[in-house]
Formats: sequence, structure tokens, C-alpha cells
Amino acid sequence: MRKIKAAIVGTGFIGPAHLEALRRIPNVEVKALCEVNIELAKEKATLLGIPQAYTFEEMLKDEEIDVVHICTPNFLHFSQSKAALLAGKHLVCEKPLATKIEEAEELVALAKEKGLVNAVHFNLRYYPMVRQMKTMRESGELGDIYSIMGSYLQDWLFLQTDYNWRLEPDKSGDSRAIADIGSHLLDLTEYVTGLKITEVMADFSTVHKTRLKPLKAIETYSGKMLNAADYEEVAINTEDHATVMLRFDNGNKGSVTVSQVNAGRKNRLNIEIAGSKSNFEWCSEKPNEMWIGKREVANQQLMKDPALFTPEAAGLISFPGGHNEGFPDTSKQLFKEVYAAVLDGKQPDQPTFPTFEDGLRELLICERIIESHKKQAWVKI
Ligand code: SOE
Repeated sequence: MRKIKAAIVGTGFIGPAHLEALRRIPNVEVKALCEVNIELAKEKATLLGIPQAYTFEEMLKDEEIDVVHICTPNFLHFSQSKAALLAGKHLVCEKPLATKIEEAEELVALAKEKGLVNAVHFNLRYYPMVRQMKTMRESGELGDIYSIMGSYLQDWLFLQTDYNWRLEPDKSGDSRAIADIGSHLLDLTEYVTGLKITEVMADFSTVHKTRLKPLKAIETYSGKMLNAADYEEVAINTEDHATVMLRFDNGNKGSVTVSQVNAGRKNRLNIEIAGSKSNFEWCSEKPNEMWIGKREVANQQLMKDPALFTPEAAGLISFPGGHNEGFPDTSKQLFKEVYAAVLDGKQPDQPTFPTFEDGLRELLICERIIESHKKQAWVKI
């Protein structure tokens, strides 16, 4: 079996998650890791058991590497994706695809021109229960969609002493909570319902107007485990919390709330879709369960079990009912589809996985949301 060789760029929180998922796909080998400097790349390669450490530029010259995973802070996604496409590499990029719409448009066009496989890591689409909701909606079990209510809540930035590069617009982009976690929720909203968001009305708040920035570097989530030692006070210009009202192309409405300052909510996406036949509710902290609300008969609780699922959703299940699957499995399932396309050598005509076009769509929605907050007015997508 020919092994497809991959390189992962960036080894913070999400790079190692890509690595673990790729290790579970038989025909894939992660050959190299890249970091900001070669010393760090070597250190991480040893730690994670990867044979080769490179700087980004050196890695692009390695002709054995077929696929590059961009897992760096947001401001690097555009330049690194562009360089990798120009070097003829297939690409998996973290969300957001870029920090500006024009950049994302350029990447979509370039990937198309080169015919290279391109994917964005909207992994939440790959929870089997999410696919189950989508396919049940497609087969009419939800009925007409009346409303959608979503939230994505975290607490890893709850305290004024919690700090990460995502708080800095030059690294993260103009929005934080919306771009970081709202992007997943908005992608899921359109993906599961099949509706398009047509207009948005947003209101942001920065709860901590200043934060205490640790003087040493810390990884995503790990700030919670630090003691307040040496900090400097810095002004914060990105949102901790946002509420967005949504109008959909079927004429109905919804709303999403995102927050990174909700104590006790570790990483909780919740979505409730009310339809004319039933109501679906799913929460990422209990990913193997789905609530189905009914008016005339008792409500139901569906548990993940291949025997009870639609074939498309059952295809994302690796273990029998009662054997829980979760966050790490979503990336494995996404990458399985991406690497099947890589084996084929080109982007499929109708990709089943989220593509750069989906990344562009999310960026467009996020930019309109920022504009709406600034104007305090409804903005069309
Ligand atoms: C940080 O908020 C983060 O790691 C996001 O960047 C991810 O996309 C999400 O999986 C969890 O939280």
C-alpha cells in the first residue's frame, strides 16, 4: 500500500489533534512537523514521534510530502496555504481559512486552478449524531424549519488572567469568539438545516476590557493551569461574548450566542432546530445523544447506534452502540474522506468534506456579523 505522506505545520492545541487522527488512517504517514523555528520543530518532532522536523519553507521543498495541514495561528493561514498550493501540495487548513474575504477568495481560486484537494477542518460536521440530524432533516422528519437556536460556550478565557494569541487581533483577526467558535456553529447551522443565512444583526461585548498577559508563552487552554505569576495589563479589542440574530432564506428566524467567559462550560455547542413535525436538539458535550421533541406523543432520546442510524450517519461510526465516540473521531472521519480524494489526485466534483469554499462562506458570514455589530444594524450576507 502506498503511504500518503503528510506534514503538520503548527503544534499548539490543534496540530497534535490532526496528528492523532491521521495516525488512525492506515494509508497515511505523518512524515514531518514544522514550527516557527527549527529548534522547536525538532523538540516537538521528538516529543510526538515524528521522523522529520522542518521550517515551513524547507518542508515545501520535500517532494515526498503530498498533503500539508495548516494548524498555525489564524494570521498565518493565508500566506502558508498560498505557498503550499503554489508548491503543489494538497491542503487541510484550520478554520478560519484566512482573516480577510479577499484572501480566502484568492485561495479558493488558486486551489481550483491547481486542481489540488482543499479542505477546512470543520470537524463538528463529522459527529455521527450531527450527520444523523442532517439526514433525518433531509428525509423530512423535521418538517419545515420554524426556528434555530444555537450557542457555543467555553470558559477557558473566563478569568482576567486567562490569555492566548486568539485575544490579539493581529494574530487572530478582527473577531475572536465569533471567528473562533461561532464559525463552527454557523457552519453547522447551515450544514444541518440546508438553509442559508441571509441577514445578521449582532451585538458583541468585551467583558474583560483589559487582561493580564503572562510574560511567558502559554498554549491554548493551558492558561487555566498557570499560577498568576508575572503579568502585564493589556487592552482587549476582541469580543468575549456575542449574540447574533439570524434571518434564513425560508423566511424564518434564529439566533446564536457565543461566549468564552461562561464558567463551567468547557467547550459546549448546543443547537436546537424546531420544525413543523418535530424538534431536534444536540449538544457537543453529550455527542452520542439527540433529543427529539414531539407535540402529540412522548419525546424521544436517540442514542448513537449504527443499527438505529441512517446509512450515511452509520458510516461515521467506528464502534458499536454504547461505546462512546467523540471529538478525536470527528477529525479522523473528515480526513478519511480528504485522503481518499488525495489518493485520487484531485478535488472531487462534489466533495463530501468541507472545502475552501465553505471556509470562504464562513468568513463572509463572520465579516457581516462584525459589520453588523459595528453599525448596530441588520446586514445582508
Ligand atoms: C479554542 O477556542 C478552540 O480550540 C477552537 O479554536 C476550536 O476550533 C474548538 O475545537 C475548540 O476550541
